[in-house]
Formats: sequence, C-alpha cells, structure tokens
Amino acid sequence: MRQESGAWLVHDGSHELLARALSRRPSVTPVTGDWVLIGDDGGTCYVHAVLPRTSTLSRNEAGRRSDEQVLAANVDVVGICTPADDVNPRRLERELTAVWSSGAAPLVVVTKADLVEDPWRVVGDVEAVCLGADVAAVSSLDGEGLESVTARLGKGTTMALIGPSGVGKSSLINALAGSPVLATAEIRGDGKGRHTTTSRQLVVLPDGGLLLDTPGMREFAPWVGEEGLAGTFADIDEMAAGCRFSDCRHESEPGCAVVIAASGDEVVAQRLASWRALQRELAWLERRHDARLRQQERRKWTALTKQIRAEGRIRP
Ligand SMILES: Nc1nc2c(ncn2[C@@H]2O[C@H](COP(=O)(O)OP(=O)(O)OP(=O)(O)O)[C@@H](O)[C@H]2O)c(=O)[nH]1
Ligand SMILES: [Mg+2]
Ligand SMILES: [Zn+2]
Repeated sequence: MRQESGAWLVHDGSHELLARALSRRPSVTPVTGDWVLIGDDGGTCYVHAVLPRTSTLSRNEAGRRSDEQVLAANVDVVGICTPADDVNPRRLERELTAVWSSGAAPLVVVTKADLVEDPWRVVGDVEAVCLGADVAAVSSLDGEGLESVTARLGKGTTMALIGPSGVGKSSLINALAGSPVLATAEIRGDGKGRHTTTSRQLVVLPDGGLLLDTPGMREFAPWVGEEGLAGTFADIDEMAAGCRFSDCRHESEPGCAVVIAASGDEVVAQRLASWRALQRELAWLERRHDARLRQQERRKWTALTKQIRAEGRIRP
C-alpha cells in the first residue's frame, strides 16, 4: 500500500499491517501496488518475496543517473492528470509514452474543469495530442465528471494518478472516496504546487476500486520499452507506412510521407516536431544508460584485476 522507512504498509484483504524487510532483502524491492508474500516470524511480519508484476509504470530516474525507476506495479489504468487552465501538450506526450510502455491503459484526466469556460474545448485539444487515449474532464470542487473516472474503476481495478504537483490528484481521490482521506494543499502565490503528497500510496474506495496517489513530478523522462514512441505517435507511425524507406527518420529522406504531410498541415508539423524532440531525448537517455553500463563493466574488471594482482597470480 505504501513504503515506510524500513518497512511496507501491506494489506491482507481485511487488515493493514506493517511488514519489515528481511535482513536478506527480497531480490526485487517492493513498490506500491506490488503483491508480496509475507510471513509472520515471532510476531513480526516480513516481506519474503515480490510476486511477478502484470504492469510496471516507470520513468528514467531524475538527476544524474539513468536508470529505470519503477513508480508503481500492477496498475490497470493510469490517470494522466492535466489542469484545464494550463494544459501542457509536450508533458502529456511524455507521460503517455511512459504509460503505453507500462502495460497499463491510459486515461487522460483534465482536472479543475470548473476553472475554464468550456471544458469540452480543452478535452478536444487534449484528444488531438493524446490519440487513442480516453479523455475525461472532472472538477473535484463541484463533483462534475467524476463518473467518467469511476466508470474505469471496477472492483479490484487499480488506477494510478500521475501529473505535476498541484493538479489535484489527491483532491480527485478524496472526491471519489467521498471523504478527505488524503492531504491536499492550496497552490502557492507563484502558481506552483508545493508537493503536498510525498509518497506513493494506495487508497481503497468503498466500492472496491483502488486509487494510487503519487507525488507530483517536476520532470518526467519516460522509460520506454520496446514499443518506443509508436503508441504515443500512432498518427506519425501510420503516415510512415507511406515513406519510401522503411527505416525513414522523417528528416530529409526522399519520398518521406510524414514530411510531405507536415508541409501543408500545422497540426502534423507540430506532432512531427514533438516526435523528433522525444526521439532525440530517448536516444540521449539510451546513450547515457549505455555509458553507465560500460563504466560499471570497467569497474568490475578493474576490481577483478586488482584482486588477481593482490593474490599474486599475475605480475603488474
Ligand atoms: N478549482 C479547483 N481547484 C482544485 C480542484 N482540485 C483540486 N484543486 C485545488 O488544487 C490544489 C492542489 O490540489 P492537490 O489535490 O493537493 O494536488 P496534487 O496533485 O495532489 O498535488 P501534489 O500532492 O503536490 O502532487 C488545492 O488547493 C485544491 O483545492 C478542482 O477541481 N477545482
Ligand atoms: Mg497530492
Ligand atoms: Zn519518413
């Protein structure tokens, strides 16, 4: 349900309890949403193992390291939250890419619908960027549109909410739960949220759906599986079928159907620009990842050589 310091809050179906890590940790570190095997040892509950995951929502770890950071496991639907009064299409594309790679289905949630004149216009704009994903508009303040989220939350279904700080993720969960189960906070004067939620946590709704709250993330570098950008940019992918070369990069290749389409259409041009930017970013992350692997490999060999020398098996 939630990670605590040195322990996990787990739920056995009827009770919540704290389970500690064994001195020999399970080979996979549990994250919120995991099914774990727990055992009682002299009154203390331990996590013995993490069961195989049906889906993993990941991002590239923030900061200098480039590694997969698993945010949540076994999530069925990921609600990508974006505020109606400040939609950021580029961020949506990145989040959507992560969700298409996760094994979960996306639902784009336009929050704070009460702040705009015409939420449906916003929904239309968002739909144009988030092809293939359902888009809902909600207001946790007046309860408008909540049923479009509940419709995706059957008994036993887990929905994780992601999005920047202050978009109203925790507020939405409170509205759906019908009581203030999570802390929420006013946005600061400069318009930025203040990272009210600090841990990923599962909330069980009265009718059996589960919501996974996450802390707002400032940056979101998607961790992309084999599918790559095809899910997010299905439109580009489809047009690419008409390119002369099957490995066309849609740059300056002759007979590129995407570039031709983009030259007469502002929307396609914008999508192509996004596709290129994200493609470049992913290539960069991959190179950084490879560099790290090479460095690890080098360290391993250096250590091994040192050890062999110390044992006097070879002369320096
Ligand atoms: N007008 C309006 N305000 C909302 C709505 N939902 C949330 N808010 C306000 O937005 C602010 C931030 O809400 P939170 O639910 O704490 O946002 P969060 O996404 O959980 O933020 P973090 O936990 O920091 O990631 C609060 O002041 C809420 O009252 C809404 O539907 N309409
Ligand atoms: Mg929150
Ligand atoms: Zn092309």
